[in-house]
Amino acid sequence: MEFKEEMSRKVAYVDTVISEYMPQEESFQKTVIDAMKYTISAGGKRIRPVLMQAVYEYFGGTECICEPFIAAIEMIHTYSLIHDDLPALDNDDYRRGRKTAHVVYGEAMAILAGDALLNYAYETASKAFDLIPESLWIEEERVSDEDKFKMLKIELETRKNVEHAMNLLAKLPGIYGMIGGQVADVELTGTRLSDEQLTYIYENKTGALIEASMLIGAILAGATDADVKNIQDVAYDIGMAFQIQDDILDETATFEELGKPIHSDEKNDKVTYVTIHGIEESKEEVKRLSNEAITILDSMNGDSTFLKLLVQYLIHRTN
Ligand code: GRG
Repeated sequence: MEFKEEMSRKVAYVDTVISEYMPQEESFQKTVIDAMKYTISAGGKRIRPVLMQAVYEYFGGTECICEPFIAAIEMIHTYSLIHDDLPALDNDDYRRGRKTAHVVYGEAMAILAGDALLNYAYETASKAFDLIPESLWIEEERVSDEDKFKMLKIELETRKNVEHAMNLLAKLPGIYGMIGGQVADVELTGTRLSDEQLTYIYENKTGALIEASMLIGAILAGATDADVKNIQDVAYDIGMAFQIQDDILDETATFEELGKPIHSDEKNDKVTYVTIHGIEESKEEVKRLSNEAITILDSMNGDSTFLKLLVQYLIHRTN
């Protein structure tokens, strides 16, 4: 498999899904919708929706029921970036190679655009309920009881999976996930972090959304509990490796590569894995976590070629 081509194909697919689910600019709220679209359409690697789609596909998912969640996860991620860049938090002027939303639209509108993306993510994800195949033919005499039973089972299982996915989409970006990690990050900035504090921040601030993406893909495809647990372990490793790599790039990459300011951790007085362990040990840890993720994928039954190549890409990424 050619990773680059497959990744471009998947990014193009999730981009189409995201833009199809974005709202139209209209009426008096047009500016906030403009600001939402300005940031979400600025690019970005689309790691979370691609992971969701790739895991859904890995477990044999073929229906469009995943699409509202694909759009929703990128909306939530984009809201977190808009808010993270605000003057009250990191106060960054560039993101995804463009001026940040608060620079272009002003602080009030950027706060509202973040809030709006978060709300709209749930409005969007809930559209998955409309995509559940309904057993309308249940009254039809020409359909056998066996077929009716099969279809009813599919409908009920799909509904249960969508409910479970909604629950994860509500929980993991919140106080028991991304927000929780961000709160600890904000409160502990400038202090000497213990390993426990650093791990909590990384698991939640960055890891929770990656976990949500992969778990939702698995659950919507009807993966078994044992497989869901394996995917959760893979997601943990990817989330931790992703954040440590982000810290490394903050030290080693250029503004052009990242599309956002470098040395922003130092500017914000942040203690990171890199400031505690140094670049070389951090690179080793990224490799160790990635190898662990690949070992778990190898122990599973499906064809994980793309997922493993994606893990490799994440270690070697330069943006
Ligand atoms: C509610 C005021 C308020 C703030 C919320 C929750 C939050 C702010 C911020 C989330 C924390 C955050 C931005 C974590 C960093 C995770 C991370 C490495 C983001 C960059 O992700 P990439 O590299 O970005 O996937 P692209 O641009 O490629 O999508």
